[in-house]
Amino acid sequence: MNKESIKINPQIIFTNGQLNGPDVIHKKKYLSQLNGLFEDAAAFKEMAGDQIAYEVDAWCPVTEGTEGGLFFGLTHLYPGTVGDEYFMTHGHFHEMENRAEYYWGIEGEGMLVLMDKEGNTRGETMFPGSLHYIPGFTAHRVANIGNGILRFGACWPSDAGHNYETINTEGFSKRVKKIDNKALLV
Ligand code: PAN
Ligand code: ZN
Repeated sequence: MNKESIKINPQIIFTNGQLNGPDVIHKKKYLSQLNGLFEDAAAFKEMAGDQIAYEVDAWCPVTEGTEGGLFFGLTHLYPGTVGDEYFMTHGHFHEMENRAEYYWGIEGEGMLVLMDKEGNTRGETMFPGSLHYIPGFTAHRVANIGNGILRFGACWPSDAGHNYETINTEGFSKRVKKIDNKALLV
């Protein structure tokens, strides 16, 4: 085997749940970028918008939009609340609506919020090792319901795309809130 045919693959660091490698992209989502998504706008305004809500490490081995390929990501969602609502990812439907996805819990405690096209919302608890199948036509968002960081993995089709707009305008029909120190989907 010649040198050119040996590739350096990304590496999952099991001790801190990060993904490293020359082809891995790292994205930061600041709290300010989640403006309008939390119910308590007054509490949101009081918070430092330059704090990081979550980070995503992603490996996209094929061009975005390629049919038949797969993307891989690790999300690191920080703990906290805006009012009584837990920190959460933006959430989205896939642009190519029928595209499904896997999520799995790595560290911490979470709630995966799933909403179908009729606006029916349900939750699945995430914990280290929990595995979640997100069917097509289903919006998905994750809330960190623990006291520490929440890390989870994701694998989705490279032609899925992300539709954030519908969530910006219509949101999810239920929110994950801290009520009497318990996480409830209300
Ligand atoms: C995930 C998400 C990631 C961040 O990789 O993109 O957890 O969440 P938002 O995209 O909603 O900000 C995924 O679902 N990809 O399709
Ligand atoms: Zn997705």
